[in-house]
Amino acid sequence: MKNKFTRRDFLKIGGAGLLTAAGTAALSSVNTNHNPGRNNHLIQTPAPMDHDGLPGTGDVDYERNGFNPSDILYDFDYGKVSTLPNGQTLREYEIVAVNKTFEIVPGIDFPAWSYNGRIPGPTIRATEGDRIRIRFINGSDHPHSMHFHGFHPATMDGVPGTGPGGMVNPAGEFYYEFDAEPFGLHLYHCHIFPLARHIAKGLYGTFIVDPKGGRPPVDREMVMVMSGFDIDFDDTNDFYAVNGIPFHYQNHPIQIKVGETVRIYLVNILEFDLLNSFHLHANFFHYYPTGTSLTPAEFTDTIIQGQAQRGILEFSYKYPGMYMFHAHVTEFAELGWNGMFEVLL
Ligand SMILES: [Cu+2]
Repeated sequence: MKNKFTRRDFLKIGGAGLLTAAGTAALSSVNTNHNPGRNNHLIQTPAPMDHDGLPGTGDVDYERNGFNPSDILYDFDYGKVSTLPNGQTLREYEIVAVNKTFEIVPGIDFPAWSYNGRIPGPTIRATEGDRIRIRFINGSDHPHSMHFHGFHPATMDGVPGTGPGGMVNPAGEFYYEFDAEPFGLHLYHCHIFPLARHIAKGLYGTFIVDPKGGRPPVDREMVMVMSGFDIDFDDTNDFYAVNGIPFHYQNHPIQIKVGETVRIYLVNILEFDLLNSFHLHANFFHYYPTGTSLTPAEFTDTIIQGQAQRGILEFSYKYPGMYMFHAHVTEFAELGWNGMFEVLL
């Protein structure tokens, strides 16, 4: 039987120290004396704990990865801005699909496909009615595309069978051009088949369309993209992450201040599991599904999202301290989708 690395193996192996020391070599010698398949994700042994009793691992090599989730939180890309003869704002981007290996947890490398060498890809941000022009270059060795959610002509849909933008071959390029609408929180991803594999390998990102005049001001805005990693390619996730690296915001809490108003653009692009979720501790948030209304639909502390669902959360903290946020699919939390807000006075 083929050796497969499963979530249970990770839990058996234990903490980050062993993974760091032994590296990926250890994984090939892991005893996989069990039935492969969906049941592998049942956790029968306690998750590895860090010194505070939290599940998790140590740090990855951010320099080698070339991106850091703490930066991605606040990295909104407004493009190269100019004005068209008709007065419309033009935002130009260059996005390159590249094969790149990322260390996702200490000692475990994932051979990803990425937009611009990061997972998620750039957070493209515009105002409703702006013209978006994206020069997409395929620097990878597989055909890829960019499929945006939102309104646009079929030829700009990035789906095979819709013209040259539907499938861009290696070394090829294509200009995707369309008006940013409707306002809301959207996403983009590769749409080449097998689709689940192209997405799960890392080809996705956030597309924010602000309403004309903007949303009501807040003190701090951030982007969170929820996804997973199937490191042995058995169509089951082994790790879960926000902005690319499992456990990142547990190892590096997000600092905010008491009373500060926070807005999170939350996107779910998780493959192989039907649902993802977000739960905020000791607090509630206003929730705007898809961000297409300025009136919140809900005031809650937990939401669920299917794949490609997304929404905007708004909240502030009354008291200082450390507050957890995580998937309330709690199995995901123990496999990486767990973070902390450090609320300062
Ligand atoms: Cu692709």
